[in-house]
Amino acid sequence: MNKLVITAAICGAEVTKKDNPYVPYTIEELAIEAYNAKRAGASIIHLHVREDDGTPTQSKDRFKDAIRAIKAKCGDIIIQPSTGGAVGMSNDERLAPIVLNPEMCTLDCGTVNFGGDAFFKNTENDIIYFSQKIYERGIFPELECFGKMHLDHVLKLHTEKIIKAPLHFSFVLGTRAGQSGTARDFHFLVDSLPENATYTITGIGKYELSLAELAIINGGHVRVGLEDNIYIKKGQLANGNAALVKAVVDIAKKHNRAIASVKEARQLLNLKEAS
Ligand code: KMH
Ligand code: ZN
Repeated sequence: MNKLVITAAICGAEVTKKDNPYVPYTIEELAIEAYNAKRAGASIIHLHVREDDGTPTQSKDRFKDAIRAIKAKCGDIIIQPSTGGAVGMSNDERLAPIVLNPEMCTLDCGTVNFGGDAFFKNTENDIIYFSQKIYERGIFPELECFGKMHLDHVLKLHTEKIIKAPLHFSFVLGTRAGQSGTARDFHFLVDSLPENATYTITGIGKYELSLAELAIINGGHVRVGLEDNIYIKKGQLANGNAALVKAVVDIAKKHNRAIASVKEARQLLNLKEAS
């Protein structure tokens, strides 16, 4: 089977140090968490940035500082800035880090409720706008879908040549109001993928490691990290992102699935290195 690409989502925009003290805020903390995740087996860092007090920001200067610090500590690693940002940010604010020309970034492919009055807005026109801005810079988008209807929409946009091949998805399952992270829902989604598409599975909360195992068995890739889940097991906080990456590596070992290096991850996802 193909090697396993592990993405570490080290910080996110919503989780705080009150939830888990290992959530990184400062540039130095981000670089340390990225380094530990890479040593544990991650080849991609899904990156959000914060002000030192934890406030989420999409400031390009903050991203620039974080990317520089992560590269200085980790050497070659794939850095995937978020264009999702935090709930309530404007589209142009969310897109700010793409001016840094990363090799990869996220492209969120549908609106989803986050619970209460919170919702993450990605209308069709938003998706078209984001995709134009991302493709015109030659950046490779990871297509974030929170359920099957988002996948179906992406496939229509692909037929209409708005979303371009190669198609690489991140299926984010187990959010409060999105598709669940059960095995049945995993298969429903993955069985609907076109040939040649690649995917990584992001399981939220209690689904993180069970979905990771399903992806490992079925040839998919895996994203883990404190953005998505703060526990290493029920009731026990993870002591950093590396612990979650290590848990995935252990599951991969159990199933004889080898871990991709950074170079191999680039080959598997058809990425060109950032300039
Ligand atoms: N923080 C969420 C509102 C992404 O990174 O592209 C959006 C998010 C998705 O995390
Ligand atoms: Zn994110």
